[in-house]
Amino acid sequence: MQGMPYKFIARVASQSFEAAPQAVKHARSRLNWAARQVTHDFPNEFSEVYVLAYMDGSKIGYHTDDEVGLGPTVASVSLGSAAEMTFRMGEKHYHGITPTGLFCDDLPMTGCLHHERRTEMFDQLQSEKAEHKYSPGQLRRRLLELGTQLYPGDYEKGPMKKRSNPLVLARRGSRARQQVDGDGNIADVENLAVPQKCQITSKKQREVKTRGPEVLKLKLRHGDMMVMHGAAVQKYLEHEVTPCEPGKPRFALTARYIDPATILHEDKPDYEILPDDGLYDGTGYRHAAQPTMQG
Ligand SMILES: O=C(O)CCC(=O)C(=O)O
Repeated sequence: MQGMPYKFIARVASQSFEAAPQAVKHARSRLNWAARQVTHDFPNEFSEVYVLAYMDGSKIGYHTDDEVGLGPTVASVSLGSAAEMTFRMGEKHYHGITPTGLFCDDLPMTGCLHHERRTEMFDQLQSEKAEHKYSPGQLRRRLLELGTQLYPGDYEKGPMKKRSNPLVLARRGSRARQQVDGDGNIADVENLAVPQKCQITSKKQREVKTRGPEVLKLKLRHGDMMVMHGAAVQKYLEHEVTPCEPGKPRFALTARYIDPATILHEDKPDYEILPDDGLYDGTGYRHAAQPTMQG
């Protein structure tokens, strides 16, 4: 793991790019180049590269890279055996409701369930929000109401009880549950009143637990670079990667930008994140000029 410290699910040892193997620095440089070609809007070069090794039978299940502080572009280069990468609509975005019964307050994506009705409800909610300033508690109650309108009678709600989510304490590992204000302070947005008990009845459980449809499948072969761009990719879609040549190892080097303002003081690296000096230009590397003793 090179660059910014990685702490998602588990914290792993990180080291500076200076100390990284040349191959990792080259991969970062190529991925910066690929991201520039694809996005035409890539203000922050990648500040983190991690290497995943897929040994016999391993795969990475559905997940999103939607941590707070992550730049909108994530890129990877594949080495070794081929793999299939599949994207599907996240459950909440597909059904329009969260597991605790809240209406999903994001513009519904084409192809989701109840698209037309949800779009109307979403538009209605936006005008309500423009008219009154809902407090977080009021907004949560309104989202519950809309969730119940969308799936009437599906939820058995327990009493409202204030509780805090222990995951919030996991700092960067759960940055998606935190909100960073303009001064870089991290606010706990989960520490709101939520139904203590919220059960979906078994018939509806099957309905609202149905996974979202697959929307994209990519074959990743040795040397392929893949770029995901736009925060909406991580917000609406989940992805998984399954190697498809059993017995042959596969490695993926993934590069991301992490906004340093979102990293807690104690998690900050004790080394500098130096700029990419490989300057890959699509044909080869043009290493940045080294300072000389002359002049
Ligand atoms: O193995 C890959 O190509 C990508 C892995 C991945 O999805 C991730 O690191 O988030």
